[in-house]
Parts: sequence; structure tokens; C-alpha cells
Amino acid sequence: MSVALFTTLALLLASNEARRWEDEIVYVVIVEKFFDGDHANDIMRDRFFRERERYEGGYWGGDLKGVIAKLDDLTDLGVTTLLLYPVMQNDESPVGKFLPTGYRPKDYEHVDRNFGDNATLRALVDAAHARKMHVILDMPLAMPGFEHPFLIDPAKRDWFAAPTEYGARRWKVENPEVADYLIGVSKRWKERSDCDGFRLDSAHLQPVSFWKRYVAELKSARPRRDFLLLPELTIIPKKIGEFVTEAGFDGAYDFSAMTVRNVFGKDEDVGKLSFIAKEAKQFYPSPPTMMAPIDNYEKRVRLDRYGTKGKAHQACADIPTNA
Ligand SMILES: [Ca+2]
Repeated sequence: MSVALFTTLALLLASNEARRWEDEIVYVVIVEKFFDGDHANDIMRDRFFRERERYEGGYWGGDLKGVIAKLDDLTDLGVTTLLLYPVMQNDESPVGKFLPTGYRPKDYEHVDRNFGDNATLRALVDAAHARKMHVILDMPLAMPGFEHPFLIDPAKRDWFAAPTEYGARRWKVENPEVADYLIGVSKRWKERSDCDGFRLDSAHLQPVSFWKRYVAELKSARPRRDFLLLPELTIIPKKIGEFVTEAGFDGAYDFSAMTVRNVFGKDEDVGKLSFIAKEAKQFYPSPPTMMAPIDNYEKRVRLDRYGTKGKAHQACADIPTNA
């Protein structure tokens, strides 16, 4: 369930030749840790801030108003696309040492009360668009949180499959009612927010047949056809290529690009880079449409993986030439 922090988005949407996804500078926002623009909604911050060390850093009170307040700063940085962590209402109870990260939705229709409301999200997208900035929303559709009410609804016993490796039960999209529900949820977020695309978390946990239908319906749903669908598929490149081709996705995360960490940080054989470039050409339907992460949030962003800042910059520069 990782999201790349430093990425080169190499995505091309043929229908928008004037502006290509491969040229976008993407900034990933973990909303609750970004900027607190409204102290009135600091519910989880007030509850857990003192114990934040116990909960992997805890809550910091960030919200959608905070993101709006910083849009001009992000524009000044050169950012052209925002990728927001999941904004829907999450569980509010800790599980072990973890607080909800955005990937434990309990209400698929509303913005988390710690972040604002659905109107605040639309205001954020409108304000971003006014600055010619795109917005991508992260859609966690593999599994709900532990507090989702359908889990204890006797009429929905056949809506859930076995728990995933994260402990939560998978949405059983093989049941057409469940597929209808998740596709409906996604269409409503597309329309109500007017966002420019979705990141699809842990998409490999659902069958490709579901995603094939999902892509067809979401691409043609209102209000825009040039809508980016970018799955996270933590499977081998050959399988990623097959998945992307069959479902019709624009691209996917290419985690093999993280090889640059070892080449630049541990002086491993530079030939490994040509190996992954060759793999990309062999397996991906369109190598330039892949998202190449070189680090992620799950551990601290570690410049020391690269030895020096200069080497980290070299690694960043290398990615586009291998995409
Ligand atoms: Ca707040």
C-alpha cells in the first residue's frame, strides 16, 4: 500500500496532446500531515497527538483547507499535479500501533470529518484547476476499514471475501452487487470532485475482469473522458504488463525502478538499470506510461540510501531516461 514520494510520472494521454501526463510534476499529499488550515476539525489530532510516538507519528491536524492555503506555494515549487492520499471518512480507532492512514475507509461517500467535507474537496479541485494544476485522488477499493457498517449488515454477508494481508476483508467484487457498488462510488467521486484521475490502491487484490469493466465505465463517466487511471500492482513486471493491457489502464507503478536505490546508494552494478529498462520494453504495453517510484513514505525518505544528495539527484535524473 505504498505511495511514491519522489516520482517521475511518465504518462501520456493521447487525447490531450497539448498537455501530456509524462511532463507532470507530481506532489503527493498526506493530508493529515501536510498543513492544518482549520483547527475546528482537529478531532483525531486532539485525541492522539500526545501519544503520537505510539502511533507511527500520529495525527497532525492537516486538512483540505490547509492544502488550499498552500496551493500558491506548490505552484511556486513547480508542482503541476497533486496526488491526495484517500480523503474519504476513515476508521477512528487504532489497530495495534497504527492509526488509520487513509486506507481504512468506513464511509465511501463522504470526506473525512478531520479534513473538511465534500464541498471543501470540490473547492480544492476548483482552486487547483484555476492554477492549471491537476488533482488525482487515491481510491482504496481493495478493502474497507474495520468500522465499515456493511461488515455487520446481515444482508451483506456475501459482500466480503477473506481478509487480506492487511487484516481487513477484501471487497468481493466477484459478486456483481459489490462491483456495482464500488464502480458507483468511484463515479460519484469523479463527478462530485471534478478531479483528473484516480490512483487505485492494491489493485492486484481484485481480479482483472473487474478492472476491465471499471476502466470502461470510469473513462466514459461524467464529467471528463481524459481521466487518468493508475493502479498500484505489487506483482512482477510480466504480470503488471498483462494486467495493464487486459484492463486497459493508462499505466501503473513500476516498482522495479527502485533498483536505482541500490545502484546509486550501494554501488551495485549499473547494468541492473539496463536490465530493468529491457524488462520494461519487453513486458509493458507502453513503457513511457509507467510511474517510476524511487522511494516511498513507509520508511523515512532516506537520502543516506544514496550516500549523498548528489547521488540522490543522479538517481532522480536517471529515471526518465530508463522509463
Ligand atoms: Ca485541522
